[in-house]
Amino acid sequence: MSKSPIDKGLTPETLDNLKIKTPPTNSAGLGGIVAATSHAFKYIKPNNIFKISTNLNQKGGFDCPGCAWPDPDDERSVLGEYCENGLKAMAEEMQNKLITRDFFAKHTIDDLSEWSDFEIGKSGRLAEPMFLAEGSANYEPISWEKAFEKVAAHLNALDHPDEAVFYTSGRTTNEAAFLYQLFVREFGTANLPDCSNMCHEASGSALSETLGIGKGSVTLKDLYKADLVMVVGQNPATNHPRMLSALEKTKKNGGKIIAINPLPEAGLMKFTDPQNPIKMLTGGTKLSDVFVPVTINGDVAFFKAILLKLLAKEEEQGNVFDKAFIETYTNGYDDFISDIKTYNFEACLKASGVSKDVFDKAFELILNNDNIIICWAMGLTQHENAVDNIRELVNLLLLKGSIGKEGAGTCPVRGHSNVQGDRTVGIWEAAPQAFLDKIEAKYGFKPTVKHGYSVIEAIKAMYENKVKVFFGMGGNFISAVPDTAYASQAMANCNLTVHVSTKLNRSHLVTGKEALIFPCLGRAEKDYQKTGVQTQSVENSMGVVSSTKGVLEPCSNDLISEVAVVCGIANATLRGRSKINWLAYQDDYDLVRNDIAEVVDGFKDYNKKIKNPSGFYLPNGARNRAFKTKTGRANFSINKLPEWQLKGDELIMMTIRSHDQFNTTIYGLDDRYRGVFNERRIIFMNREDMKLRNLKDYDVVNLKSEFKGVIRRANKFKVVGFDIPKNCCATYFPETNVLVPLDSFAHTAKTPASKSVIITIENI
Ligand SMILES: Nc1nc2c(c(=O)[nH]1)N[C@H]1C(S)=C(S)[C@@H](COP(=O)(O)OP(=O)(O)OC[C@H]3O[C@@H](n4cnc5c(=O)[nH]c(N)nc54)[C@H](O)[C@@H]3O)O[C@H]1N2
Ligand SMILES: Nc1nc2c(c(=O)[nH]1)N[C@H]1C(S)=C(S)[C@@H](COP(=O)(O)OP(=O)(O)OC[C@H]3O[C@@H](n4cnc5c(=O)[nH]c(N)nc54)[C@H](O)[C@@H]3O)O[C@H]1N2
Ligand code: SF4
Ligand SMILES: [Mo]
Repeated sequence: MSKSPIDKGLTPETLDNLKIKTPPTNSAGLGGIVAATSHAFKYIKPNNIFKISTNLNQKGGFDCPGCAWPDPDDERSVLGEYCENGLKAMAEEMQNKLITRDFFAKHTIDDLSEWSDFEIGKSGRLAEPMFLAEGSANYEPISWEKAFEKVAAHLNALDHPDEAVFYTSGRTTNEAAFLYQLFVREFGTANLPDCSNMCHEASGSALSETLGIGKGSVTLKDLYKADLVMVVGQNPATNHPRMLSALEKTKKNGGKIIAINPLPEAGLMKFTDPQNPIKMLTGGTKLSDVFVPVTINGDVAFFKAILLKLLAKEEEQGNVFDKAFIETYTNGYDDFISDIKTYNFEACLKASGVSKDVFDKAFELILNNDNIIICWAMGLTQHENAVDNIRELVNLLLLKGSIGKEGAGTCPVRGHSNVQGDRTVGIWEAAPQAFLDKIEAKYGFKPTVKHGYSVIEAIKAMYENKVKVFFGMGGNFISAVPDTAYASQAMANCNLTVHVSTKLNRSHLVTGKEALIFPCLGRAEKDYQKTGVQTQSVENSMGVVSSTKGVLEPCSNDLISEVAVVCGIANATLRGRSKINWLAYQDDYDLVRNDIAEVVDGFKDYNKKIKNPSGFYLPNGARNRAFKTKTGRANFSINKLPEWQLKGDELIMMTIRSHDQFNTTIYGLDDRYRGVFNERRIIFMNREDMKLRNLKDYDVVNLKSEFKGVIRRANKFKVVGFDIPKNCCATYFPETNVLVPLDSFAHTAKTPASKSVIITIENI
């Protein structure tokens, strides 16, 4: 009997050979080099390794498909401008195995869904378009032309364009993303959910409201020059490894670092740059001056405690706040101060879980430094009060005048390599009217002004049969989204699900009645078109747009680019209805950039500027103290303390990344920096919490979450005692996404609250 969609969506329970070791206190160094090179040699064709390592992140080469950390503007290291995880990303993308039609003939969908995500990912690169007919157990080959016609037939049969959803993951280049949203808007909907909805959406909401731009304000050079960098809710050693080289420079220039995190992540403590042979011999650089082990979701409480003390000092000394800045540039100061005064310092400190001693050390640094940068990632954005987290840290920067000057400002560290660029060029279910007006002026059709579905809304609409076609430009929707069981049923309710992908993943197994897999070129591969090998472009976390051009031969002749996929579908679907010559773009990507230059602010002379080997900076108001908010000033905000409370034996759980994964792609089964090997179904627990429950390392437990009366379960996880605050625990995503309630999300931004899932543990 065929498996239910829910069973296909779940990661199978495998408990093999867990090994727990003492976590290291230093990151990178020789261990990083060994791990990266052995990984590369295991999966990449040897003759490709040299080409990859000499072109990755080099000027004129291709952009790392890993995270969105920027490359230096000036000289790039000849020893390699990449990190262990960049090389692992390449090993994954350029692995030397292909998934051909024989693979799909041999393995049914039901069989494949028994495989772990690790096994699925390691089966190779997708090599040709595949189609799953209704009721069929196996995917079969299909030509590109027929595949486009199939999508067009489904889209054109809908009662309304809003019955289709077009998801984007953040690897899609500016050129492909711009065309994709243009097609979707001309087709007639704004249903453009993207991975940003689950990621930094809360940062975008908070920063737009307070500072007038949904992006960070700092550049790499600012980081080098800061007096104080606060790294909050972020694990850079794993997720943005080259950020550690930048932090090392901060330290070298005399700057201080505070890390705020429930976990003493290895990279936040000490770092040995693998690109620095001398440091390799002499040991690493101590990074954090103060480590603040905040309780999960204790950040607003911690920041409020800091704000209260700063205010007390200001009242005492009169020289703590930057009053000239506040007077000239901000709005809402008096209301903000009156509100802060209603809070009690002791209560805030208690709620933050931080000791007075550690608090005092962090406070001293904040008090005595004026050029402050705050960096953050998912530890702040994936809570119901995520927007408050970020607004509160902006309040702190505003009081200190730490924005729009050298060595100071906001630094939301973005995830996917082009997630920021995708949003800039129009992947947005709630795009601003000014952008839509420009589309109308340029192309002569009127894009819908109605906001489309974000990720959570899209899942609900699919579940409720309001959506019949799901189209995914990259990503692994089913494994990335919350509430796996509900989302699986949502996918199964669709008539057609389509995924443009480089690799096989679980979203190809949890399908609508019919399904298509469109295999596409990866970043490192040459994109041959009529006018030659095409250059594309991406925007990094600091708003620098630069070119990326593949250097390797495509791993299969049947792969096409994401641009070609969009042009093919647009051409097949819109036919005579379209005002746009879609196929022309595919021949020459300069034409796409010419259009972007006309429609998107900051891209004037795009084709010219993209030839600059270091790329070019997009305009950024906050960087220049030009705050484009509703009030025309930087806004203080009033934020409440979050109200969550644990009852009985409940724990608060964060779902985090191991060192051996890129989101839902599992590179390996180790988490070296946390001392965990050969297993992913584990739960990190405080040892006192374990004792209370009669648990010891390696015990197997079931996890249960209850939210608004709905019970969700994830079975069989091994316990690992860890240095994590009491009442807190951590598991890996995506194995525990089944526990994340769909209705628990950030106010305003709708980011799923996947870092504050309330669970109980069942001993078995
Ligand atoms: N190698 C690799 N690189 C990646 C990725 C990957 O999976 N692998 N993913 C990419 C993507 S899309 C993204 S968005 C980024 C993610 O980058 P990160 O945000 O660094 O990733 P997470 O593992 O989610 O880690 C969140 C960190 O926040 C801490 N944390 C959790 N809850 C709280 C809290 O309430 N308060 C505070 N202060 N800290 C908290 C956790 O202990 C952890 O250190 O990385 C990008 N880069
Ligand atoms: N519980 C929990 N859930 C989370 C998170 C969390 O911290 N906890 N983090 C959230 C975050 S921050 C994010 S960004 C999302 C990530 O959500 P997604 O972006 O949807 O997921 P990824 O795992 O990055 O997608 C991987 C797939 O992308 C495809 N791919 C890779 N490269 C390319 C390419 O160049 N082109 C195309 N077309 N396809 C490609 C491959 O087929 C691969 O299987 O997950 C979110 N989900
Ligand atoms: S820091 Fe990020 S972008 Fe840079 S090489 Fe590593 S994974 Fe790639
Ligand atoms: Mo992300």
